[in-house]
Amino acid sequence: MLQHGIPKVRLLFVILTILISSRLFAEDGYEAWLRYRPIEDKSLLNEYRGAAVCLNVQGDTPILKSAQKELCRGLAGLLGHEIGQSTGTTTGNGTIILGTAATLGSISGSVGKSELKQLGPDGYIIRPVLIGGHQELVIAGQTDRGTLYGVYQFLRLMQTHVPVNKWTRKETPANPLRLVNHWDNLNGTVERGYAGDSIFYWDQLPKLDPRYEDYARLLASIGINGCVVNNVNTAKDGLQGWRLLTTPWLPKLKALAGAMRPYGIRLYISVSFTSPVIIDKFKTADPLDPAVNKWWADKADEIYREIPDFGGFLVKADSEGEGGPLEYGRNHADGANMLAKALKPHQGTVIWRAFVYDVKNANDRAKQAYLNFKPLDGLLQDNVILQSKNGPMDFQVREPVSPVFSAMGKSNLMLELQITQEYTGHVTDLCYLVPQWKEYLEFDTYAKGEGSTLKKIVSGALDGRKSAGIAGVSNVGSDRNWTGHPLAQANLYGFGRLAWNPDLSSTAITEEWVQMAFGNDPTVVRTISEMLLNSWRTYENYTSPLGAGFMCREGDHFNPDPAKRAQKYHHSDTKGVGFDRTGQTGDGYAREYPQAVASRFESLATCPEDYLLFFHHLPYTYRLKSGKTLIQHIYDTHFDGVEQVKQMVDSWKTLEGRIDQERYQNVLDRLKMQIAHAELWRDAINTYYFQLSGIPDAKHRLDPALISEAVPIQ
Ligand code: GCV
Repeated sequence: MLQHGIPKVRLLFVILTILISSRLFAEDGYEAWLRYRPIEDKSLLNEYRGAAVCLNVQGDTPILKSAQKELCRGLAGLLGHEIGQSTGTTTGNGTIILGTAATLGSISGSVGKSELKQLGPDGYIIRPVLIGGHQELVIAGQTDRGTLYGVYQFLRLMQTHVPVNKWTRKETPANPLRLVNHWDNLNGTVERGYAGDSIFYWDQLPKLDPRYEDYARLLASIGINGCVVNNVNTAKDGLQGWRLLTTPWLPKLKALAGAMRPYGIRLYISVSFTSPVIIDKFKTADPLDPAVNKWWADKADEIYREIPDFGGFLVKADSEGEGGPLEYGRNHADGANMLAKALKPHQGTVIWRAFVYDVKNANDRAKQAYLNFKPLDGLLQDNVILQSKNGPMDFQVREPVSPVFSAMGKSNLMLELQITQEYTGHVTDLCYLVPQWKEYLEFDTYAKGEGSTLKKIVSGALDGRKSAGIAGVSNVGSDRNWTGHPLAQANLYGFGRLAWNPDLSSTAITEEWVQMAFGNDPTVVRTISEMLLNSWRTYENYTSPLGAGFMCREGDHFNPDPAKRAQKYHHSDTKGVGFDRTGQTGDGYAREYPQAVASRFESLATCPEDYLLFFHHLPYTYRLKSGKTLIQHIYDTHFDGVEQVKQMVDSWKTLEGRIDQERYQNVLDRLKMQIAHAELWRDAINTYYFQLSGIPDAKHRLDPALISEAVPIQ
């Protein structure tokens, strides 16, 4: 048969069809939560089809075109047919009308211009309206960005099977700035990135890769409106970040900005404070030197000529080898304000990081940011934002909220979260961070008395600060599924959703993500949600419970090495463990907080046990509220943590056949590695404490064989 032409062609056709459809529906994680699989529930499908017959777009800006494209793509996938298009004012039942305050004319139904204008630049309305007797739907923002966000929300409603009569929405994001910070280097590597190389193919730019648009879609779908494309470590040899400010690199930046702009995302870059010295061989980068000021002003002009909506600079100064104003005898306000002056004529922003080291206080990293920045409150220009990590240390599995947030009432503040799992298991361990972030955001700082939650400070809601928001260190890389671990996509998703609305509950965000990424089977939604929601506590249990922090190895921050971290961080000795940071007997860090918070942390009676060892040095025999001794609690949590990982594996196995085999196997393989990793941690930490304290486990689980195996990790 095959020697005859027609069957050969037919065979080829069949093979091609199989290949194309398997690619189209490949569950390799590339589509992330924008999968738009057909709705299987027939009655829901009919309901949706009746409500989404035709699309009418008022206006033709690039962002509205993106909104239109996404809506068509989403509806084609979900409803299984191409949606019709109408123009002008011709509408009918089931018409979805997209527009903005400026473009919606007479066909806006009850959605009025003045109402749209009150939404702010990113807010939107989704509202069923009656126009000329027809039942229609308006999705509109004050600006086209708002409309785009409305479209993604509308698709989310369908993806999560919300009935048509519950579609009405009116939302304005809590945080004006919602940024991802890439720690991507120009040599293609990513600092603390575990999902492959940089997604920005620096050597090929300004040629654009189709992946950029898909990345912009993902970010826009969760409300991200700014992207810092390179690592804050800019001066380091080999990483070459400083080069981004040189003229030959500008076309590359311009191209990236152009790829993100149709999705409402502004481009920012990290810059080296000492750029005039590095790039143009200046003798100084002194922020009070007129020639240095001019250099920055000229540089800003050059960038804005090419990228008029450029967001601004992110700066890590006087920290870990990055130069800064302290080198020139100036302070951080002098440094930040000089850059602010250069960006001001273009409405650009300086985001100045609070992550600084100061040798004078080298014995406790936790104290340093406050000591450096508190005296500068009120001295920063209004286009400077001080960006602080959530805690005073460095993205540990648990830390208290940084006291910088309650200390800087006259400054614009931005919260930096870490989406990439530097200290929480990289892409091997499942550690879903939304519950952790939520705890930070809900923390009452008492900055202005009771009710001064962190979320109110960073959004500006507490006292009307202007440009504020949340940044997340990205976990995205060149891996096909973006984040390496398929379930780590939930961290990126949850970050965006919380940055948009910090009032959302962890459970709501989690279930929404599972529905979009894995479908609506209730067993799948329940199982994966539970796994995600319990995973942070599980990770904490087998690594570093009670707020001790920094038990990890220097360098990779992945494996355990408690002994090396004792002196500087957790202060474990033969008698006890923990860092005394109280004012009474310790180094006084706790007094950097407002009095109500300080006294809560300083008193053993009121200090939450999750933070106990962050604030107190206690004997191993100290009794916790459970009645257990500290040492027994340490042993128990480490054993429990391993069992909890094993339970996660069992839970995951119940999903075989209910979800696609590709992601099922990928996650299963990682979970098995996580068991080994958890066991490694359990044995290393328990052995360490047994050897140090000499106190045996009351349940006799410290197998001597494990002890000798665990020791070589150091
Ligand atoms: C970008 C920690 C990390 C570094 C990171 C630094 C920072 O020290 O280990 O990789 O550098 O924080 O946030 O600047």
